Amino acid sequence: MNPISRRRLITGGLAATAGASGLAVAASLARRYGLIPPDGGGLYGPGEILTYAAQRLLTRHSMAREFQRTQISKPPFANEVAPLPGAFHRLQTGGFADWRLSVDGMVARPAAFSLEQLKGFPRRTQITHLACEEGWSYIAEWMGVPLSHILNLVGTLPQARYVVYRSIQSDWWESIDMADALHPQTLVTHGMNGGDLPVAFGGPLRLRVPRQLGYKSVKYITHLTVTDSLKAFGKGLGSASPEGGYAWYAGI
Ligand SMILES: Nc1nc2c(c(=O)[nH]1)N[C@H]1C(S)=C(S)[C@@H](COP(=O)(O)O)O[C@H]1N2
Ligand SMILES: [Mo]
Repeated sequence: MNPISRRRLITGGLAATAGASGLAVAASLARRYGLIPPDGGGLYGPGEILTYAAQRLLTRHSMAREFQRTQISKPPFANEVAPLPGAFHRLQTGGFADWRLSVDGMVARPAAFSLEQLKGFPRRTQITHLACEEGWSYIAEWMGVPLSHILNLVGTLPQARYVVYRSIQSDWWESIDMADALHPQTLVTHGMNGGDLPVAFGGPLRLRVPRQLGYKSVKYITHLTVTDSLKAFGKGLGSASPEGGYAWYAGI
């Protein structure tokens, strides 16, 4: 069977069973194809499973919309963040020369990259929309290194399924699956609207995941971990969001 008709069969099956005999049956079908999100248990689990499974089957390779320069929001809107820790201010005083992005877990060559190194890697810019779940949104031009480039450098092992990313704000950590991690629009971002990424917008380093809601674009990232399971991270739901009542998968 070619991949398209296989996809049609699976999504058709998912939708039909969701209508006919409830979400639980769709969930068992999704489980058979390995499409269970880490927060797929509990009361809202079946809904999360249906969303994630259907999106992965239909939009795995789709692109977030990109805009024209004239559509960039002036001024852009920065959500407020909690006070930054002392460690952040010390790094900022040193012009972020000692900022590191460490990469570990299921990789052949764990590494720690400085901003200077990251800025020397191939760059991509994109003008995309950042939407907060609470209704705010803006369009900006983001510049950074595709996460896929960094993952290729460190050599992810074949069993890798997720990338966990952490901020210097320890409450903020998220993860994405390999489809989003390797997606060309997922950028380790160090620039915005033609300059360095401002602190209010997550500078010096932010993961931009334009195919998902704003909360997946974590500011001040310091640490990436490649893993085949999210069970050992936090409460095992994949990220901080489901611990606070938001979906792990926030595709838009
Ligand atoms: N470290 C960190 N990352 C964060 C946040 C935060 O408070 N701290 N807020 C998140 C939320 S809820 C949203 S909607 C976006 C807001 O991005 P903006 O300030 O560029 O609008 O950043 C996300 N990343
Ligand atoms: Mo948000």
